[in-house]
Amino acid sequence: MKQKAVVFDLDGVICFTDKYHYQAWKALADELGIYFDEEINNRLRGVSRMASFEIILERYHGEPMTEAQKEACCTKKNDLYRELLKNMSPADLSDEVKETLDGLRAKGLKLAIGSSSKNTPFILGQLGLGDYFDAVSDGNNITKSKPDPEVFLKAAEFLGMDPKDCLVVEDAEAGLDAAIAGGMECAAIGEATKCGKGTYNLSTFADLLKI
Ligand code: B16
Ligand code: MG
Repeated sequence: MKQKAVVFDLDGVICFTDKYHYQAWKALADELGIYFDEEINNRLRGVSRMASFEIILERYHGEPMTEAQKEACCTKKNDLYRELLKNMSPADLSDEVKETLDGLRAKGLKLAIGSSSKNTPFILGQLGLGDYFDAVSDGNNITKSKPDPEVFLKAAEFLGMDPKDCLVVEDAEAGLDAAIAGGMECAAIGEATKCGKGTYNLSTFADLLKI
């Protein structure tokens, strides 16, 4: 690999929180009488919490909500989501992911997280990765969400690296767009491989060791 560091998206790359996001948004949508399904949930990948709620509200036909009401809805969703995240444990970190991360580190690469999620520290803690990464850039230190490059540029800054020396790993098109906008090469995994924007397409996480 020509880069000196790898910046990983969290949800959909290191771990899978989709089902918990889905359950929490579904409970809120049901309460508000809004149609919500897995397909709409897929559109929320890599998108910030409020932007996700705006997508859900496309199907809302009630009285227009104030910003304060929207915030309250997002807080309610997040409270339930965090309850569900308590089910996560180090057993949710696959051997493949852990061994690949260790393998990359053994090659001398710095490893960072670049996630839109404000729950990143909690999720990393649940997975037993609380102190693992050299830098963590997440929803708590950004003002603009993916596809804006801010979260990845901050990760590079926290690592003390030039963005062009960092490879981004992403499962969402918005994340690939963010990496490209930041001048970084990117490896697509999962759903993101379909859009053709990745510098590399990974069939498996362990393929990172072959770049
Ligand atoms: P939170 P990532 C993203 O994480 C998720 O993919 C997306 O579905 C979620 O809405 C977003 O984080 C915000 O998460 O509500 O926990 O702050 O893929 O960028 O790691
Ligand atoms: Mg993701």
